[in-house]
Amino acid sequence: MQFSFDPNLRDIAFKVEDGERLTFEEGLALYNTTDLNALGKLADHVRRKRHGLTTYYNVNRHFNHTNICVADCKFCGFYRRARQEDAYTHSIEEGIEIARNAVAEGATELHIVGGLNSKLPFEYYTDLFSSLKREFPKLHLKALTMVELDFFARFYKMSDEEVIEKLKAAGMDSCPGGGAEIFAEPTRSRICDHKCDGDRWLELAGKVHKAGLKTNATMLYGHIESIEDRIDHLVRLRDQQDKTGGFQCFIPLAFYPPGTALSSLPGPDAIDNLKTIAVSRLMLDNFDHIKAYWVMLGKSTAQTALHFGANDLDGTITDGGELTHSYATEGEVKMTKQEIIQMIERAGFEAVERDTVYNRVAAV
Ligand code: V47
Repeated sequence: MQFSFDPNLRDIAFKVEDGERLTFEEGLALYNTTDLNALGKLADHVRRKRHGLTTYYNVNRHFNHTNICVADCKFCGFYRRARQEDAYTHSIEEGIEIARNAVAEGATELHIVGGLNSKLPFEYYTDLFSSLKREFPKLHLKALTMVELDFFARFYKMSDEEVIEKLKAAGMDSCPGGGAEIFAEPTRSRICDHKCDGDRWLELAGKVHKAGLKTNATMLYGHIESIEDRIDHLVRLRDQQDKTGGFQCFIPLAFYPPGTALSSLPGPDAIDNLKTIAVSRLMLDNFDHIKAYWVMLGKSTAQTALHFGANDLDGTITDGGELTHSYATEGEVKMTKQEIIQMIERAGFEAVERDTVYNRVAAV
């Protein structure tokens, strides 16, 4: 039986087998193939070589401290203007209560992101992090995207290094991968023109890596971007990873249109979602982990994605957070540990609980 009916995939398969880096054009060819099985097989080959059957998950909780945002991103159904009735900012005490519940449920990570809120002083963040650390010294604070760090540097008139060092000293342990959206112009400007550009996002990620913290990276796809935009995004992340090496995980984020200014778009389908996972695994040869974020993909597609190159499902999330609710494809924002383990095992893999930086968490 031949490997693939697509001659372009056969040539790429030899390179993948030899561990050679794929080009931009080969990335396009991967996306443009109609041989989904062969694409999945290639990505699965790389995934198994790196991780065997191991599939990671973590026990985490999201905390979205504020939905007030000065940006106006067309894909976002979460943000509000300060004067809107349902605008909110959580107090530090509320943050501590949310963390307390999360820790009681076994969470090892609090994922903290929010809007670009010009009403808050910088000390809100340092107080929040240091208070959380005082109460829960072992809870990992995966906090603030590169877009938030860029906003802080400009709005509070500090150098990037100062922003990063102060937040790190207060308790920021790593940074999530949000805000990357799609780097390519003019697409980026069309969907989020108030946000920092792609080069700036990458520059800040490099600076966080140099400060000794890990970060993640994402790509928002399935809106107005082209396939060329997606490959450009992956190649730019790969180049940055060659330089500073601090990305631990890549998470393709499937656009969920309802409640956004782009609600007339259909969003990506299952084939596109699986292809995107597979192409990410094959193009990002210097990223260890590819995450199938079940909240956006839906549980069935996330589970299938484990056969298309993904080796991580993200977390139990224990109770979403407002941003998570805004993009939850199937309306679900939490899973029990048993459910997530079962999902992984029924796909034929071994479930391993990890902490944020991919240490195994010992079973209790
Ligand atoms: O930056 C916003 C995206 C991101 C929508 O680092 C949307 O481990 C789809 O980055 N449809 C925030 N996506 C979430 C994020 C994330 C999630 C899970 C794990 C990690 C990690 C990071 O969500 C935003 C934006 O790209 N987003 N609105 C939407 N309607």
